[in-house]
Amino acid sequence: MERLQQIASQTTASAAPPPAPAHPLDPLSIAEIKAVVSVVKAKYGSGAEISFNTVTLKEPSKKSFLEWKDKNGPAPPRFAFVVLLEAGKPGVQEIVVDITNLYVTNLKHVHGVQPILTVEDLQSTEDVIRKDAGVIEQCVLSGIPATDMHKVYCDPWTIGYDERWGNSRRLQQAMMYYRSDEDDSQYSHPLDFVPIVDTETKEVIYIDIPNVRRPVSKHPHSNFYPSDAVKEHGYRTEQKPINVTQPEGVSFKMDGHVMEWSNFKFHIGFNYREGIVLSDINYNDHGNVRPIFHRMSLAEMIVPYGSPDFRHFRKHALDIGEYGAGYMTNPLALGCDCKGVIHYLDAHFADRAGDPITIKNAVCIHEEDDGILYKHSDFRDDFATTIVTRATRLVISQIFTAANYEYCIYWNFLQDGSIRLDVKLTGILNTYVANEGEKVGPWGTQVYPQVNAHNHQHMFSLRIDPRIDGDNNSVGSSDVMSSPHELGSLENPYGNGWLGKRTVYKTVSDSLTHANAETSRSWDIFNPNVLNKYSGLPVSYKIVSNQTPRLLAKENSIPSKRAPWARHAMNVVKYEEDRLYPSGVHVPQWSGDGPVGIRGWIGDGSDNIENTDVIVFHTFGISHVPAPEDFPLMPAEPITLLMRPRNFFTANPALDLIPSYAKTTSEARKSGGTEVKSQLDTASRLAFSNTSASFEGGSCCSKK
Ligand code: ABN
Ligand code: CU
Repeated sequence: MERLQQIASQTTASAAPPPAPAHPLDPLSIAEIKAVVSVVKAKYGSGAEISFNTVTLKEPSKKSFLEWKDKNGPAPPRFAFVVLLEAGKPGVQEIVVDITNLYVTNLKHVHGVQPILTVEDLQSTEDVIRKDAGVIEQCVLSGIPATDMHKVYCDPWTIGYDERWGNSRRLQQAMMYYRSDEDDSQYSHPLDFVPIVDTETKEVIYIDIPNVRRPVSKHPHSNFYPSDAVKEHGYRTEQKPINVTQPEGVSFKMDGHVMEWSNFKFHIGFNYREGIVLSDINYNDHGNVRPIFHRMSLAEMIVPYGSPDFRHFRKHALDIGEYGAGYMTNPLALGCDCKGVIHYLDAHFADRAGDPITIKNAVCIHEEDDGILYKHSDFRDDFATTIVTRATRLVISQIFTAANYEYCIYWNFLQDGSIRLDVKLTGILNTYVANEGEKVGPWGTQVYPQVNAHNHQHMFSLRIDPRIDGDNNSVGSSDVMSSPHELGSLENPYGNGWLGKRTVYKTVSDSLTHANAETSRSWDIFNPNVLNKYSGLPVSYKIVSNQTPRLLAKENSIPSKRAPWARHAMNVVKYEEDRLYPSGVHVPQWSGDGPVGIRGWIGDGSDNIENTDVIVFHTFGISHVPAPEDFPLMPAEPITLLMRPRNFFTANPALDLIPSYAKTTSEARKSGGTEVKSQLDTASRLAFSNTSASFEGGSCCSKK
């Protein structure tokens, strides 16, 4: 990739600088976006045909951030990162703007790349294909009259990588569909050809047509909005509302973007690309504020489809780098996306013209009951001696729509010091038309007459910049295994011996590991310099992640080359500023060649990663073989992983929570062992009487 670099002249815009943010990691405010855009416009002058692709915070370096945070240093300088397209010039211009002093500090023309597709870039494509004579001809061949082009729809995907054009033009592949009525779901009526559209010139440059033709289905649409979905059977009638009451409001405190909850304190950021970014995560351990993670986000994902036919290999969406989990984020609705007492954060971006756009309620912050945190009862008095403590979790969430699929992202903070990431996959399968009676296996499943849903994987890259009790951390895998000694040996006479074994990664190569269900493999991020007082073992956070399929696309296939991080469940590299995006900065139409993103950071694998500043990229996800139950709208499929403190505390850190119920043996004896009531919940009651949990004797564990 050829790069031309020039340090720009100090062109200042006339306006006053926008107000400084409360926190250096706060996303750009509307005023900051406006200021940055006017600095850039002033730099280019009124004659330039420029369009804004990205206007975002350039986060301060970890060093300058920590100097401010931990050492009372000055606030780090505030910069914006801008990606610009200029008509007639290939590639992109990367610009850094000093927001406080209102000038361009750096301007780089990057050739041979294409920038992220914004929602605005996608929205015009349908109009383009509807007017194109070649597309109209193909629609007619598919059985759609030319007069019905308003019933033709497309999901515009970036082309992935197609060697016929490489990255010379900014291209979309239009996945074609038909709706007989605008309220229909088009996914039961896919078409068989794929127009290629130039995003900038707004023209169809080619149409990929398969050898075997498949006309549009004549079956009725498979819909899911209530008017259609209930036609056959009506609504279920037994469902009663479940409402959440939080009579005293929330237990968290928010100061701008800084959250404090149940000993955790951290910053909640948001950007066009990763969506939610959690930074500076600390745990207050009885007055000792202990750093855990410097930064955590979903840095990339890939959804590679498994059909080797036609040009389906191009369906391998790197949704975060190609479209942006931030750009595609939904405005969330109270009582629907989140229930209870909610705090929302808005997200601000710039459109192509540079005008600010706002997604209201982009991030939902709330608490949920999380079941039992711990419990013990004593059998000696028929379980009258009991302690049971319910858990509350803090959830930071967003939902983004990647054309057909929805990804619901939940960062859960737990009272035992764990952080759990839940991803729920819902929305609609990407579909392709099948001929009547066609066998679509083994690469797909017919989920509805003439609807072929291809096998695919959803793989995510969780980026963790750890700081467990300090900056120098190590990583290793942890496997359980039988004693190496034979049954009957001196060391293992009864053969029952087993152990947990940690393998510490010394180099980047060591870290490139797969999951292993047979050894219940987990991964430890630990600080070798701080030992637990009781166990004598290094303080650590363990990644417990059991949905970790191997990437099924072959090595050196295009999807595999473009997602080098997805070949292993674990990739650890040395920390360096700007090591953020493992498939590179400008992902669309990257061929997958060259030392881009994590491939460059891995290098020859010889970097030392022991007891130093490291970044962890953990790959997790699912392999999805579709079934009719996933159609026409998929019930949410959960993926979950846990980051658990291990040897970090000297006891269960949540023993100081007020239990829902606790009675010692002597208390149980004095009260006759019959009184069982929650100290905290006066709303729970028996289903078929009016007795609430706060009434004596009215509970699951009372004696008969
Ligand atoms: N899943 C591919 C995709 C995402 C967003 C917009 C279009 C296509
Ligand atoms: Cu899927």
